[in-house]
Amino acid sequence: MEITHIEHLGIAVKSIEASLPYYEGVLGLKCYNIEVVADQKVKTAFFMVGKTKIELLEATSEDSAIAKFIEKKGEGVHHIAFAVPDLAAALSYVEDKGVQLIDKAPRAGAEGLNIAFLHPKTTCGVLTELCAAKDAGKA
Ligand code: CMX
Repeated sequence: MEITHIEHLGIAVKSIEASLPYYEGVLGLKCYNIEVVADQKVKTAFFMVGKTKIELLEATSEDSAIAKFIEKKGEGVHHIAFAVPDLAAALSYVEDKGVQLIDKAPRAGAEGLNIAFLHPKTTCGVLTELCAAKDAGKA
């Protein structure tokens, strides 16, 4: 298993707009992309911190995973995303090691990446995302 870097940290917020004064005004980060991921029922906002991104996640629907998370735990760190060179191979590898896949196969995520989530019950309590560039792993 090869992880090249932490691609992003996902942070659940009630409102992206209400969070910007902290992330931009206090931390001095610049939001460079706001994107809705319709199938995940989230609006995302991205900030670059070195090679790693911060992804703010706002629910767009009451039945969104983010709405459920905030209702239960409040705002805060929601997941960690590791970049891998070959997502399909990484999924097959972790599944063989006993990790439960939420996404059985790579699917399209924000920022033009292919992504897949691993269940937190099998990843030491941390919701984990693996991601790779869409053309990664191809010859
Ligand atoms: N981190 C760690 N544990 C989490 C968690 C999180 N983000 N979200 C839920 N859990 C835990 C809960 O605390 C709960 O534990 P207990 O049984 O001990 O109470 C358990 O997982 C089940 O949680 P739940 O509230 O019943 O929620 P669900 O089972 O409905 O869903 C999860 C949990 C992780 C499977 C679901 O949120 C999921 O499939 N997530 C992947 C997709 C996603 O998060 N999309 C939003 C972001 C999209 C993007 O970044 O583009």
